[in-house]
Amino acid sequence: MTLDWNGLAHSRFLAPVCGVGAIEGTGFGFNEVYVVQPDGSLVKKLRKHGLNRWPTMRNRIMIKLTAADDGLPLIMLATLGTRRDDGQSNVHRMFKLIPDDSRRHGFFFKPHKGPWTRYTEAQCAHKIDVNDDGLDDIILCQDKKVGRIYVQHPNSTFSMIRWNGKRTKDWREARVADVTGDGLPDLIVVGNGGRINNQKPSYVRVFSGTGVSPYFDFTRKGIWFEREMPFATPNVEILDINHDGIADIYVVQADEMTEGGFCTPGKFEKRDWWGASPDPSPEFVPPPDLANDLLLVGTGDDSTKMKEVWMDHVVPGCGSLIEPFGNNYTMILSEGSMGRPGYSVLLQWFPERGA
Ligand SMILES: [Ca+2]
Ligand SMILES: [Ca+2]
Ligand SMILES: [Ca+2]
Repeated sequence: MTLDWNGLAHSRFLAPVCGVGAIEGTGFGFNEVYVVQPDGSLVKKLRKHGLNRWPTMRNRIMIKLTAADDGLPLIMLATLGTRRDDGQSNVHRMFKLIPDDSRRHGFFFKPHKGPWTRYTEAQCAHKIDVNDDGLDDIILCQDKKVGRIYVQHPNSTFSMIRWNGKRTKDWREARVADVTGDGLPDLIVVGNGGRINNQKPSYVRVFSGTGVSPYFDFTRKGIWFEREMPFATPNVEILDINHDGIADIYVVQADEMTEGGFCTPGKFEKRDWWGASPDPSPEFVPPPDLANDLLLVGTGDDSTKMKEVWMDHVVPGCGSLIEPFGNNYTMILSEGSMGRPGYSVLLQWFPERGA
């Protein structure tokens, strides 16, 4: 994972890179920081950078925020694993990047006040501004648990917003955007069903924004749109594919982890993919993902008229990563995940001719 801190007026480093190094056999490791050299040629591994203070496990998500009090970068490291071989719990931790000219590379990471959250597995973490006050807040998806929102105060402490309801559990991914057309940001989530160990159906669901805490209506009445999905729904993105200014929703489906799917649920077996050799041969092409993605083209305020477009592209691999690319009608879809090979494609929607 790479963070670009060029905005932090420090010329001696270009881009700190964080990784997690596993300590073999112990189930956890330390976060590491690498600094790109000023000539761009090499990365240098740092010692005593601050992130090495606590061992951790499966650090899959790192988000960068801005501290409300002094404008310095905050980084939240959210973990997916909870059970560690040393018996300790994993914690989602936050650090502040402190400029320090007495250090060779001019900075270190200092533990921040919070949020530090234990005993949860983060499926997603995003920077949002849920209360529209210009200060960065956080949304967290949790495996088997209710999602969370942390609101940042002017002194850069965070408060957790609480709510209940079974519809708010098991989110795999989330986005915050106004899709109802009333100017208030709404919450778009995809659910974690469709797995072989979880017979609940997958879904995409939109909770209406309310503008007041907890900022979304989590009651049944607050569900503006909901659709069950035949396959696992690992990701969702908000785009405007037809350039009409109305938000559209792209739902990724993957037959990975779905019973009968080609990605073989359970343990990954290399021989199922490219024979007995340790690496795929150059000619190896993975089988295609047969779970079509769904595009929901928005119509403004009427969710019942949302147009469903099933995406008929078939790409080798099965995966889930999507990333908007440059504008709101282009995205990258990666079809490789969990050590499995796959293609990455760029999807772009052009305006209609004459439009
Ligand atoms: Ca805010
Ligand atoms: Ca709205
Ligand atoms: Ca649109």
